[in-house]
Amino acid sequence: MTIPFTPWPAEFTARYIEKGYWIDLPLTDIVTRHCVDSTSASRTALICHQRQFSYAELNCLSNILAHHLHAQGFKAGDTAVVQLPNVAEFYIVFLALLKVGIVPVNALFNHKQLELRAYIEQVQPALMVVSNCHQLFHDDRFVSELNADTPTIRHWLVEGEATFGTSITELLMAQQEESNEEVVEFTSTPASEVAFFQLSGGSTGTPKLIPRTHNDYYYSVRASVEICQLDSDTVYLCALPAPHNFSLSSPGAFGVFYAGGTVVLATDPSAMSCFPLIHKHRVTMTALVPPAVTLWLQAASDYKRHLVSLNVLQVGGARLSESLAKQISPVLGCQLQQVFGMAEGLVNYTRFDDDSWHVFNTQGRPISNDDEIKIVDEQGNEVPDGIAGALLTRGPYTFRGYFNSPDHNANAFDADGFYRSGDIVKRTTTGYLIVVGRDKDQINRGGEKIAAEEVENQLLVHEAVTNAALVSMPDTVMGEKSCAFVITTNPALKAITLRKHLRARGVAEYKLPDRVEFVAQLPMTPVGKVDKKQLRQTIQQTLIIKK
Ligand code: OOB
Repeated sequence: MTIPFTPWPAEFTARYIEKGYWIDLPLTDIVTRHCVDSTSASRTALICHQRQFSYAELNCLSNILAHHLHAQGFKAGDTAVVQLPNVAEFYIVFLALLKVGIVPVNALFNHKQLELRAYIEQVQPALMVVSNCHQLFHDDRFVSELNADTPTIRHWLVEGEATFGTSITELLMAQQEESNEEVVEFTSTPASEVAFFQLSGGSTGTPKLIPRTHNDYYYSVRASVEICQLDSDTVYLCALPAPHNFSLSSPGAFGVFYAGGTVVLATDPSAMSCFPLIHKHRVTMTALVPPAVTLWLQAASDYKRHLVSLNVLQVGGARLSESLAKQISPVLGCQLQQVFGMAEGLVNYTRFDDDSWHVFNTQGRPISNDDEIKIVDEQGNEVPDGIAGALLTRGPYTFRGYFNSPDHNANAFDADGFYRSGDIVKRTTTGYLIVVGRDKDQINRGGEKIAAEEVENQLLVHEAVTNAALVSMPDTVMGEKSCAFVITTNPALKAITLRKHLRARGVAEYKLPDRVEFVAQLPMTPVGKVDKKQLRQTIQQTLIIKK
């Protein structure tokens, strides 16, 4: 069994293979390639708090877990929903699943019932992998609910102490002692097929899943390693959520593993968590979203000596202002690389030999010569360089369709298979992209993406809410925060009541409206849609007056 997905047309497949982008190897090769000689196998792959793992150990532990899953009857084409924090087990589990051919959705650790249920509904997993550090999995209440609602689930793996399911920690310890290495040949999914699902930032009511094949993902990793010049001396701090495309593959942990370097895990991107780790492990490179950069710049004056090993700071996920960009090198003592990417595929980098204008003012250029970019006006006609338009792209690592979403896909792609990213960009004459805005119904809250419709739907569930519209409002640190315009039948309804309501519905904390404006009516466009442009102007005016 393989997972259905929209394939690249045959002529593209042939070209990507011929050009050496798709090399027909599974993603697990990223780690197993180092296990053929003992020198590289013994190098440190991963540091997680007090624990260190060599490439050999990472491979061995994932084998143990793969054996366990194989013995439980799991096979290629099964699916899993995984939710782990930034811990070593995230990669051990991921590799194990890839080895057996189990196709995971890696949920973010700050996701709650609403998001997890949406993923579970879409992939009908046989396996759940969760952490008892997550509030939903302190006990087995939510587990029982999910088991009752989802007959496909037949096994739970738990990171930490398990009050239900099988403890990953105990399993790995017990098996390592016994070391009964009976040799089972695992079969991953074919390299041309789906390896795992990436999460879409989304703009619709239910979050969409992005099928990523071994071939396309592995190419983006190798090409990123080359551009970012990683090698076995690279020590990369993973401070953003581990499943995110940025920290996983741009070049992220997978890139570092491919190069034979070391990944150091941080629990969060705060200066307090990260600076001591940078100092202790002599970290050379890391990736941040812009709000974390602001906090690092504020904290750095007292701790600059902690950062001497840091060579490269990648910033992406949301627009970095020129003024912030300019402070990075003088204050943090490292080089800036801007990264404009998306879980759907396309990733752009500024290059290390770019002049400072490009590094401060652009979001980079695509990874691949075969990344095709179209920038179009509202009629769909391509615009000249320097003129803003909607970004469309296709290429050797950009997907061709969301999972099981024919209706949505009909609009998300043009007739030639170009994906509409929903970003408004300009191209420089040098071929670099500048992100100037967005035409998707999404709020980018400091790199965390909020699909307006998803939150609006949950607001509408409240009995006293008759209409709701979520829009972005400017924020100095986060770039954007969210504001809900709400029409209610209850004049006494309070913002806090709505936030409580959303929490009770299992909406992730970062999606709760930062502000609620109760209104008598919502402005409409001529075609009868809520006029969000006008709402954004209204809240901007309100904020200016209040200042
Ligand atoms: C990354 O991936 P996603 O899937 O969380 O979000 C993609 C969207 C883009 O379409 C764009 O709207 C926004 O995030 N974005 C940026 C940006 N990088 C991403 N907007 C302005 N400036 C940037 N530098 O966010 C992502 C994936 C891989 C690498 C880096 C970021």
